[in-house]
Amino acid sequence: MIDLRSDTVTKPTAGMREAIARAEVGDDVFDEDPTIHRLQERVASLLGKEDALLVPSGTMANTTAVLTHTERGDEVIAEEGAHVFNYESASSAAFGGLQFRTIPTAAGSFTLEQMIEKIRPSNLHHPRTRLVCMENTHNRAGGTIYPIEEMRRIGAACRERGIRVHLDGARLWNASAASKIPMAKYAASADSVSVCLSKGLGAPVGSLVSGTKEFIARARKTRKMLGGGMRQAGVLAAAGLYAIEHHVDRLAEDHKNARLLARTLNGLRGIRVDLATVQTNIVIADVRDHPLGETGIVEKMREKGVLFLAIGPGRLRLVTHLDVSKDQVEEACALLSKALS
Ligand code: TLP
Repeated sequence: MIDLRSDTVTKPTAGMREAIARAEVGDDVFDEDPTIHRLQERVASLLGKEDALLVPSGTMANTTAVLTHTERGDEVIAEEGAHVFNYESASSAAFGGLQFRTIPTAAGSFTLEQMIEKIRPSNLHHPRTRLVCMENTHNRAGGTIYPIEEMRRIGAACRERGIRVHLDGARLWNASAASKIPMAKYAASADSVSVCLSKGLGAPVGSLVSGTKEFIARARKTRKMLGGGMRQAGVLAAAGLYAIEHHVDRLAEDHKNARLLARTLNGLRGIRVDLATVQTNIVIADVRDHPLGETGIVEKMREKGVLFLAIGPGRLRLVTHLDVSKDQVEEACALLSKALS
């Protein structure tokens, strides 16, 4: 099977498993795991932040950050397709009593002007606009990179107004690899940043939240409340450190493979891919004009040994990653061309 459903499907490599086996561990609720300390320091330094905190998942990283920034009844501004708004089982509403105000965009990044329109005036009737969330890369928009200048303008405007900024950087590694802009430069526009080890980087588990020391101390308590306080999780941190060491430089290969898939799909009758949005490892295809429809295509390709997802009416998503080689992507392209044209 050539599995293009998500970059979350990767399995730990032999080298990573060795690193896991060798990991020195301690009880992390007592803050005594040396490997977790090393990972947290490494990620904080890559992001230019004072501190970082390991949590089990990207969802918990975002939820921890959002809850730590806000109080019940606050409002959070996010792009309409954002992961925090669509794919986290309404955790912010359920646990934090928060509501979202969303901004629809074509490519996943709203402008400063669009954001300003959504900030509530201070008035008895309104919720308080407390937090703005950006997502880089933007998953639902097709792995698009947030333009850094826009992030800077948004970050500065929020700072002036006392509004907090969270960056969902689950795939910030990909944004940085593709744009050659260091992660810390993107992170500088946000008070908190979450990054995932279990997507393009290929670790089995783990995400981190980063921010100031004071913020992370409070986030530690939020994490505990959510049940994310882990014990000898240094085995997971070792996988993360290994992934940062060995799997960041190769992300460019995934991006090349995604472009190959995108060009192939775009050449097929009834399928369109906006090639301008294929900036990293995600391809979104519009199949509204294809006779098989999105579920028909997914089923047919599954029979041929290629897996990917239907993510809405007329929309398919294909994601490249560590566990699909260039040869497999070429094979997938040949199978797609034969089965769908
Ligand atoms: N995204 C998953 C699914 O949940 C959709 C995927 O297959 O892409 N932020 C972003 C931008 C994400 O794409 C994801 C995962 C998360 C956060 C949450 O991470 P996990 O799955 O570790 O909770």
